[in-house]
Amino acid sequence: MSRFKRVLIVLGSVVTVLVLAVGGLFAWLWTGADVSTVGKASFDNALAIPPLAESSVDKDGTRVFDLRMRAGETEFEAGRKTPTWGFNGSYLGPTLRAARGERVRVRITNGLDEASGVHWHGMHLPARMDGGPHQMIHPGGTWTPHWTVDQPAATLWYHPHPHGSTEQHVRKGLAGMFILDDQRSTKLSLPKRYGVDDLPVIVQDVRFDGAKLDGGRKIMQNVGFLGDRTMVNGTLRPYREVRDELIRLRLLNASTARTYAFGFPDGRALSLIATDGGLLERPESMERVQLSPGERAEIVVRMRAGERVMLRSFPQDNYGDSWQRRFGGGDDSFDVLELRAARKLRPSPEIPTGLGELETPDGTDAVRGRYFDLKRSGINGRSMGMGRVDETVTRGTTEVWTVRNSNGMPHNFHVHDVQFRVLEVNGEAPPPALRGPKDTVFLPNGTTMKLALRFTGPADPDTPYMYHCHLLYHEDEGMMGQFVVVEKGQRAQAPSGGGGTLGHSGHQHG
Ligand SMILES: [Cu+2]
Repeated sequence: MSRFKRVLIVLGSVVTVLVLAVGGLFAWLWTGADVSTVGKASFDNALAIPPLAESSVDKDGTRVFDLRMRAGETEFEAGRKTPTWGFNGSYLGPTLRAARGERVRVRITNGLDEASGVHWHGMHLPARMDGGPHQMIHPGGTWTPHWTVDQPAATLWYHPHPHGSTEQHVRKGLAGMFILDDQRSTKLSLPKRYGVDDLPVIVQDVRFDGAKLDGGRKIMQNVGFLGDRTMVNGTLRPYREVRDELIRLRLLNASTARTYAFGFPDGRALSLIATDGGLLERPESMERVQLSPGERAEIVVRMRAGERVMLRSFPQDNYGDSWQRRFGGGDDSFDVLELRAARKLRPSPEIPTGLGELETPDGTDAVRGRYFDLKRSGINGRSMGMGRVDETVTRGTTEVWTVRNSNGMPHNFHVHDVQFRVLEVNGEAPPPALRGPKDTVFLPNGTTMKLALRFTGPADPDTPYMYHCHLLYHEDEGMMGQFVVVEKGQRAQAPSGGGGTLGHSGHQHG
């Protein structure tokens, strides 16, 4: 054999070994990247139900709540104490509840050793009561926002919104539900006994590092932190005994980055009755409901006597290409909550075929459009600036916002203060799950949505509301912008304390 041939053979072998090694490494990463807890553990912990927050009624009729943010320890597993944060307790917070037309006031004390805040996700309220990054509460400080509830019955929630550290504050446990009622929802024959046939279901994914909650991102996880198991209301492997034929689940995705597709293993249909901002026009029957971080859905499930059925999160088609599905969590599946039906179930009345009319605008009276390009580096090419107002909208007007994600990874889009209507998804009418009032929508790569939003005020040219990606890692990185609501002809002012300059559209007249 010639020397040349021998060199070729050696080179060929080296290349082959390299290719095999790289291929093997990739195969190892690929096959190890999806997570499943399906069928892996028995669900033997009774589901915790967050208590309804106590409140008092002031002389002027205002309903007053007290929330204290504090650090503590939580035993997610018996005998293992995990450092956590919570409202009025060591993890999560009580469920606040108020009715349309009521004046509410919440006294919030920050018992942590760092500044935080409380944002009322989904609530229509004045900008200075919104609890965004401009309304911080310093350690030991108290903030007392107040407003009048003026929107339909809905499942909303509250959580901190400090710029740059929202992910960490929510992941440590600062979140809770805020349920709104109205005359229509009170009269409808829907399951409505809190903790009995109407269950709060706050879903979060977690990973433990010994006793501690781990927040690290793994290789190629560009959506943010993804846990390897889920909890409901802070309970690992939860089950709930139910005694009624129909069970209403108020699903809240309070995870920082993970999107779920909820359904049942036997393929039974669920009835979707409400989205983020309240009831649909009519119940919609479906097998799965997809929720990205911050979104809510109310579903009604029919139980059979004596059965056990698992609420599960399934792999998602609507998540992006196979790479994003595999490394971004879209291929993952979780057993979430086991419902155990009693041997004898109380009969439930049929749910109504009509639930009422939507109050969200249909866009026909829109006075202008705006365009939002979602990129991890910022929205419309700009990273969040506390002192810059990006958009100025006129009180009392309707607008159509076009939101586009071509960033190669999943994002979502949340707008403070308003409930909007989805007009179009990639040029088509929205699917049933997107026809109700929404404040947060999921946009996998390659999605364009048209939204109709009405801004009813009050005007406040000095204080901005936020719009942002609710994948909290992205939000913290700067995937957020600010808008103010002004009276016609008024100009936006630089937010006090922000120290920056007004953005381009901040100079436009309303
Ligand atoms: Cu994002």
